[in-house]
Formats: sequence, C-alpha cells, structure tokens
Amino acid sequence: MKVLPAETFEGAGAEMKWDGGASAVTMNSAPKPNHHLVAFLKEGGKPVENASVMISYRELSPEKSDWTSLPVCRMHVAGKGMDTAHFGNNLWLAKGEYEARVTVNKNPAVTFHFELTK
Ligand SMILES: [Cu+2]
Repeated sequence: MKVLPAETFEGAGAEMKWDGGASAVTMNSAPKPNHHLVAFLKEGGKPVENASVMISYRELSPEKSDWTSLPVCRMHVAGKGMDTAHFGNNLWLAKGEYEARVTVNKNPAVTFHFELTK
C-alpha cells in the first residue's frame, strides 16, 4: 500500500491511465484530492492485474473517524503498461494518522498505518 501525492488522470501529460473499476477521482473533484491511496499487488514477484480489491480507511488522530470505503479503480502509470497496474484512487485527507484496510479477493484484510504531515 502506498500513499502518494494526488495524480492526474486527465489532460495532456496525465500521470495515470484509468482502466477499470470505479470512476477516477479527478483533480476537479470537490474537495480537490491531495493524496493517492493505492495498493500494488504482487504474486510471485509479478504484478497482479486482475483482482477484486476493497480499500477502506479511517482517521485515528487527531480525530477518530468511522471507516470510509474508497472507490477503487484499476490504473497503471500512463505509458508504462500493465506491469505498473495498481488499485485505489485519489482522495482528500487532512493531516493526521490513519489506518487503511485492504482486502484482495477472499484473503483476510491487511491493515496499514500511515501518517500524513501535509
Ligand atoms: Cu495510480
């Protein structure tokens, strides 16, 4: 799981190529996304292109929030092909500490913690 700066899906020089699942949260969305919460899946060292992926997250501090599910799309890095396939979306998150839960196919959920300083 990675938390990256928001990435563009549209326009010349778009960083991400959407290729399935939920709609991409674009830079014109309100609130304007500031992060890109994504899971890169590997099996036997190879990127996984097809999987059913669910991602949810919640803030732990400074405010504890309820779980929110992220609309998950599949994408790859524009021009780099399916070897860069990953799952997730752009979103807006305030500074703070978070936990995210990723469920892939029928596997048990895996939990990640991350802290955002901006
Ligand atoms: Cu991406």
